[in-house]
Amino acid sequence: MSIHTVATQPIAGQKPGTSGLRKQTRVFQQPHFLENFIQSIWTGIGGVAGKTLVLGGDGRHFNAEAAQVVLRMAAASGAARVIVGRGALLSTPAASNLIRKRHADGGIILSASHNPGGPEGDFGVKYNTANGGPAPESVTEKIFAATKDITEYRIFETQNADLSALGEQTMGDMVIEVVDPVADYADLMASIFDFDALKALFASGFRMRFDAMHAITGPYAHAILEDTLGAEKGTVINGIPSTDFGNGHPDPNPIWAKPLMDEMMSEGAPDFGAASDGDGDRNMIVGKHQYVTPSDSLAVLAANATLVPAYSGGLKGVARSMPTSQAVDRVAASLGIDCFETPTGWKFFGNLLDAGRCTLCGEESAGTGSDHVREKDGLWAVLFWLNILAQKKISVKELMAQHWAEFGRNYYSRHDYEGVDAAAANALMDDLRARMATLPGTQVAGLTVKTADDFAYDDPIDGSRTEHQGIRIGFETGARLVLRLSGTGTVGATLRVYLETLETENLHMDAQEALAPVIAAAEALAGIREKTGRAEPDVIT
Ligand code: VG1
Ligand code: CO
Repeated sequence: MSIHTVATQPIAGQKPGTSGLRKQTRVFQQPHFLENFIQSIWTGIGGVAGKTLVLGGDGRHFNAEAAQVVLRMAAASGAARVIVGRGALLSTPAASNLIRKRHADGGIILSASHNPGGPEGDFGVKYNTANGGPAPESVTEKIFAATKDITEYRIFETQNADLSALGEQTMGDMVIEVVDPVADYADLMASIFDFDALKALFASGFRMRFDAMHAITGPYAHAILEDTLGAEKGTVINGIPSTDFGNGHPDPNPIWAKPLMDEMMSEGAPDFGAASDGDGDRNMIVGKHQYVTPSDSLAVLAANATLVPAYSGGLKGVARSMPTSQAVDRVAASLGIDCFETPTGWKFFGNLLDAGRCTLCGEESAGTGSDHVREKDGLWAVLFWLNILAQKKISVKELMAQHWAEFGRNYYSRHDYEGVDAAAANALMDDLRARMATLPGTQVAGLTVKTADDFAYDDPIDGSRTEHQGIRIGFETGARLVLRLSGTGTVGATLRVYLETLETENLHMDAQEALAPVIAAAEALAGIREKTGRAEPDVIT
């Protein structure tokens, strides 16, 4: 075994986005691409010598090979210990938990999350800090800077580590500790929720379907829902992870989890349905004949949090990403707690959670979480819902009707235009930004613009400022429109148009119908069809 120092040169385009560095798998497999980025992480965090890291991924194509590279590069740069999930697997929330529980200095998560996997799909690398959360921009900027002037990287020349059996081994002076990917996470869930109530719920005949979408949560869901809580066998579907996610798109929404949606809308539907994404941090919640938007889900969790043992003392506050609907704001107002509005991406919740300013956080993109870890957590959200249903003994449909009757309903939808020409998408945003100041007071498609701005966030804890996080347009009616460009796509640009309108009387409309005036206003304001050349969105959620 020897340390090799390999000469290299900067590779363009290694700037981390909303959630780590995400590229097409074949780009990651190019010579030096992964190695350059890993060495730049070591540089960006001030070196890895003597440190303890957590390592795992969502099991997609190239996960196993990339994990070996990370181990050999950690050993070559003097890391003391790497705690790895067996098979180099860990869901994102489980990795966050392990970093915190084991007081590691940080962790590397190999995942492109909800993006498809496989040789023709995407791959990704994310660095999380000692609090268990995604590295803040101050750190990712240092990593990016390092990618721009890298000249060499260090790597151990050795056999692959055996990651199939639990226990310790060494690579040079570094200890590799292989752990069960599920056990610590399952313990954490048992410490948060009322597992006895959940066992009683399933024992009473409550039926559920959990679609793991051939991704990482399969083993977690089998262990917790079926083996521990007693849900009938077959509750978890698509529960064996595969490297290309069954050739599917592991994004838990009504489009990509359509078979689950169809079952939940059918006559003999189970009581409750859920799905999660590639790396297990997203969730979709759907009751029998009732889909729940992620924004509404966050509001419902906040309104009913005291039914869960870990939150029985109440919430310190809540936080949502800016494009997430304002449903949770209404709950926070009635509870008399703070509601923070942050840029898109979980890294912006970390400071608030660390400072004890909020307990629950959420994003419209199917991410919900709490201060139990520093990532969004798919299975946690599912257990939270089950805990509420077990206590309230009502259906999801009844619960939503009650919630909307009490708080009003924020109809919500997101329209995505994917793989748009990047120059055209930027031009659309620039053009709207240039006209923003003139918009308040004008009429568009029957709505009067009240406010228009380019969202900037001043972090109340560390004082950092993050600009250009999306154009927000508020209307006199309380309706809202947000446009921003995705930071996780790997081909061209993805334009996201977020639409919201508040209704206190008509509570059971079709969302697209309720939002028709806002959709028309979006088109009139931004000229989406003309500028993107697209007649309609690629994905509507
Ligand atoms: C998307 C979502 C964002 C989420 C991010 C990572 O980002 O909109 O809410 O935090 O994905 O989720 P963007 O920049 O494409 O809009 V995951 O589960 O893919 O790590
Ligand atoms: Co994810």
